[in-house]
Amino acid sequence: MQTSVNTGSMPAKTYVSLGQIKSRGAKLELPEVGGGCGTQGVAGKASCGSSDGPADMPQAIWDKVKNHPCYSEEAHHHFARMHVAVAPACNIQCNYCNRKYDCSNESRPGVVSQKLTPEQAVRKVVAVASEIPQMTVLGIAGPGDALANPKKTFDTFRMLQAQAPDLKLCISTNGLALPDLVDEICSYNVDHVTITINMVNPAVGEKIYPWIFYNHRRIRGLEASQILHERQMLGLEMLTARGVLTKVNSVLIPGINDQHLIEVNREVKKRGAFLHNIMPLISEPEHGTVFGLTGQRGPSAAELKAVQDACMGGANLMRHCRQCRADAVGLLGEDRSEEFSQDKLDNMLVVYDLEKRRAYQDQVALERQAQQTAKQQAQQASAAIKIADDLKVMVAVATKGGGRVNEHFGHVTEFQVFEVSAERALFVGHRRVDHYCQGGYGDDDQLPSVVRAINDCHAVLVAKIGACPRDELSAAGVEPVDRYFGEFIEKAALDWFNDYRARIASGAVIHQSRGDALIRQGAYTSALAA
Ligand code: CLF
Ligand code: SF4
Repeated sequence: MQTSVNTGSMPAKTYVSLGQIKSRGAKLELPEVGGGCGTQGVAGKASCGSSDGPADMPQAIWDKVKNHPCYSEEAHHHFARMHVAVAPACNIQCNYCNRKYDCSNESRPGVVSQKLTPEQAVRKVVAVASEIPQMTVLGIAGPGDALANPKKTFDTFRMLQAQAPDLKLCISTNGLALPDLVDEICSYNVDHVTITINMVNPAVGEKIYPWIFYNHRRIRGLEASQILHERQMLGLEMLTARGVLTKVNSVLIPGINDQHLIEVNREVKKRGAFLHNIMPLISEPEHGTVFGLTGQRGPSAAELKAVQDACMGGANLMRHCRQCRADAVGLLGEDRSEEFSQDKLDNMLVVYDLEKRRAYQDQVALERQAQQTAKQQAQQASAAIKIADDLKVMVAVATKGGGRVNEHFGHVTEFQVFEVSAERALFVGHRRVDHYCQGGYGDDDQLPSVVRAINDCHAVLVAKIGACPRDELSAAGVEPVDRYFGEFIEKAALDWFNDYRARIASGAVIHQSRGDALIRQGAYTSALAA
């Protein structure tokens, strides 16, 4: 059996054979149609795997993902991850990366990481896990490539296994070195690996990767992308065969791989990818990247959503990625790394209390059960209402975690956005904004950009909101709603939606659809610039 790819205008190529994988000793049990983890086996189910729950997958898989904030959308409301920047070197060059900054595929560029030795990293992880019991995952995601620095990465894992045995270990890589290191990855019980795959056609790759460093030499052009592609596919297949849950990250680069990512989605599904995370290119001239300097733009929110929607039915999609820094600490979307700077760590008394961590997590499990019950009841009630059944609207939510509507409008740095229909409230993205409330007062100059960030939504659910933003939002057609303070998000969104449908039916409201034009006016780009 051979793995071949569509090379567009190039002659068909034959790539690495699975026989070669076998000759390295890996046991191959590839599923017939992707989904080695089994999550794609639910017939007729929409592809929104990252928000799946225990009923959608085998118990063994659920046990691996339930506390991982990236692999479970629901978990990201409750659990935190941290990254340690122990991997400075990289073995390829991406046109969206400038190594003076954090890795672009798992980081927000423009913020320099403090590089750590494995010993420093382990001390930091143990300190963070002692202070933040919801921190369940330790990832190595740069600032270069985790597997281009194997000794530092695996030394960190080895020490952590002894000192913080309950933490899940996670790796992000470009995949070039992956096939040679799968055995070692598995020896540390790593259940979660991310490969950044931006193409399955080397002709597309040539526009993204100027060179790779492989077998002691620098390789450029088409050959570089071809080798990278082969290694990525081989690595993905090997991980799938070992039962490692492998997520694929793709950077959406308009005009280069936007439509091509649909094919990437298909190909990685065939090879058993657990999730596909399509992320927008971040490309500003001041980052000094090739794309930034040549004017390559990133996608709008509408373009990103269009590609994600076109991939529905393929590999399950992750939509809650925050493109974290390589030294991020906290819930996705928050960064508590400053609380754990080296000088603070030096003065911290660290006691790793496993029982305390478990007790906290048991508490969260009860809360999640209550959330699931509330969500199911709200879905059943909503499905029974036969008014405007085909309506779908976007709703923004102000939350500071726990899966509840619990943040004041003025304190929001990130809105979560849900697509709400009679069937469900589906998380579809987030919008970053600057605080509207500064020092206790609303900053009126800031307000227009906050409103613009969510002007494709029909409502915004908040804990509390002042008179001025209430008026501005209403004028923009976004209904400010504070009556669901403290409630679970999905239930609150569906309850509001049903009330909205009732108002449409009674003639109290005339529904106006929000066109993509509103999003294009800057919701996403302004959010990224913030
Ligand atoms: Fe880190 Fe990546 Fe592991 Fe998560 S991040 S190594 S899988 S623990 Fe998560 Fe951050 Fe997105 Fe990455 S939100 S950038 S997908
Ligand atoms: Fe930069 Fe990461 Fe690409 Fe390496 S793999 S060049 S660190 S974005």
